Amino acid sequence: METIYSENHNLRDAQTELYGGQLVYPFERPSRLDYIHARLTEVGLGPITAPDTFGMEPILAVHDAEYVDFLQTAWDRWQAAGFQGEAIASTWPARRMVQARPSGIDGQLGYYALAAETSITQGTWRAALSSVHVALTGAERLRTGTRGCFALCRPPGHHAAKDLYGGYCFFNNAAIAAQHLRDTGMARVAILDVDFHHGNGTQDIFYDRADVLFISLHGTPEEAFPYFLGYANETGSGAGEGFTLNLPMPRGTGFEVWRTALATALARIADYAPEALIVSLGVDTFETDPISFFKLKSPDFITMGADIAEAGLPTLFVMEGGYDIAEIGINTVNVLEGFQGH
Ligand code: OKP
Ligand code: ZN
Repeated sequence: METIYSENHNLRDAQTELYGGQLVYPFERPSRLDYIHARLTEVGLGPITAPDTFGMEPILAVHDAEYVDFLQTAWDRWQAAGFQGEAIASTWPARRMVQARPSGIDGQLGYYALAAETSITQGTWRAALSSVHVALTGAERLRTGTRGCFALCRPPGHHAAKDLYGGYCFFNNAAIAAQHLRDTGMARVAILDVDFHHGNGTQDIFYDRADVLFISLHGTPEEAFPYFLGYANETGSGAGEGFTLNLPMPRGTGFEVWRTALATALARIADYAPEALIVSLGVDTFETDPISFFKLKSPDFITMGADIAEAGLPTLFVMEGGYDIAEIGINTVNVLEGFQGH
């Protein structure tokens, strides 16, 4: 299986994440991809190719133009305002407040952020843009008959909505890839999100549409980030009614139960009969992930990949989360090997 990868992800190296009342070095850090890259090479999964470049059009097909402009200029504007640390949102349009965009950078951070842990820094824009190109290059491969491809994206994307960043995400790589496949001729695309966290951004982008099916397996929002979306009763709206499926699971969920949810998801995908499948691949379901609470073990990821292969669809794996860095390479590549060997 071919992997699409760019060293430009290193341009995203924030030094601070607001966590437990402290500013810590972020869980979502460059070395995550070093471990995945090393494991891909070790097992010889296949060629590792640099991404092609794309214009802004595929991004603007998903994201709001003013939001994109905000991301491009946020760091410079934050610095120009004289702030010393990395750019972090601190005030939100909460209940009963006005949902209007302020003019200054501090106000706009709160307007566009869905959470405070994600700092915007020098290099964030370029890395996020490169991550999109990695996903789009992978999507292009599916158009030309490839069975499986791995878009080794970083930063991740599934929390980003059309005008929201946070949860380490800026552009929704998987959603942009799906939209690109739609815009280049595919009638139906399914997105299966197996990251531990609910893919709130992806859900939001396609919530009222029937042409992109969104399914997410995740830690129940009652207890897990992003907290405010991902309940089972969210099933889509308007023309999209029935084309969102959420399968939240409780603390301590192991692979036996998780795999049953995967079977439910795959049955729905088979019924939908898409032309391609995009997997938002997070391995933070692993038993020792530092910020999650499922109990999957390393061999379970091989089974996961094999189960996904059973769908028999052209499949693009798009990297999302996974924070037990020492094991992230093995767990991620296990999914791909499970898929490939099946
Ligand atoms: C990004 B992805 C937990 C705080 C969680 C943000 C998590 C973002 C996860 N106490 N903060 O879906 O892996
Ligand atoms: Zn996650």
